[in-house]
Amino acid sequence: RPLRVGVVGVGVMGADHAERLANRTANATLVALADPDLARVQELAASYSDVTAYADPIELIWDERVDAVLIASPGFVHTEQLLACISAGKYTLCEKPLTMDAASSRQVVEAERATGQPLIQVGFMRRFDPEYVAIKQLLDSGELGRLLLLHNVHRNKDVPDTFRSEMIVRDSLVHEVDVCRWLFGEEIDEITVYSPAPTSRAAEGVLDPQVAVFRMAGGGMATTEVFVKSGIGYEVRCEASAELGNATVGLGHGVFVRSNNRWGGDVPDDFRVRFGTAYDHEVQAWVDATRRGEITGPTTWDGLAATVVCEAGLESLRSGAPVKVVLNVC
Ligand code: ISE
Repeated sequence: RPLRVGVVGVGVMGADHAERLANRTANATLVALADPDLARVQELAASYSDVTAYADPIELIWDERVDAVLIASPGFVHTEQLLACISAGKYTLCEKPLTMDAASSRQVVEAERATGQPLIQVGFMRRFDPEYVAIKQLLDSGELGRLLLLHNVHRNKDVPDTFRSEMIVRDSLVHEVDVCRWLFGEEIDEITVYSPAPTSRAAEGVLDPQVAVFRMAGGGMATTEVFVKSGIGYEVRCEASAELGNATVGLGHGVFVRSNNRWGGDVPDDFRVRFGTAYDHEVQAWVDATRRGEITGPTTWDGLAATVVCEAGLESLRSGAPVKVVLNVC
């Protein structure tokens, strides 16, 4: 029978995933939604058939009708919800960040390990984007020789003024933390986060844009521009410089028009458009693996590693100095 999924959090991403599970994911069905905003969750549940609305996510997690849980709530409530999923023995797809700091991420990794079975996949969806999958395969094939440098660009069109400097690290840069670990196949050894003069559109006290520099364990480096009030649209690119050549992803989205000595195209409005296919593949892969009793996507270890790097990044953002990343194996 199809995997019966409950979604926790019905903000932008939760609502998007609910629709995906209800209408576009094979072998899965949406059975419950939870959010402290009861009016909103009831309204969304009523737009599907036979979906239970909960105000309390923990109740959804323990509902026997729910086989597996997709967590799309804000990061600061993830620890409690993930620990409940582990206690209830429910397979979980958790949106990033895994948790807010290294100590709580370790707690989750250890609780999951104590069950003797991986249960949680972390929502680093770039690993499921066809363009990122292609660059990963190209780099792994060895055709371009050893990977030396990655240059990432991560721009949002706009964010609410409540999106503070720390969130630029924890919620946005965290994706490139994972991309760099994944493409290099190594941990990040040191992080520096620079903050150039902010855009005049930045909210009072917010450092936007930011430039992060990672030193990889094998000696390679990565740079990332994160600019969340870029005003452009949603632009995410990755350029890899390797010994025998260079590869870039993230340029070819939409239709590029050339005419009258000019070229141009569309820039998508947000991540739901740019990474729509990646989210579809991510959720489908999670459902398929869960039905086999496996976790095949980014693990809690990947989530923990990213949290540790971001924590060091926040320290660097405050001091302006490079910060060593200490990822003790637990
Ligand atoms: C958001 O939470 C995401 O995960 C998006 O992918 C990212 O681009 C954005 O900056 C975050 O706010």
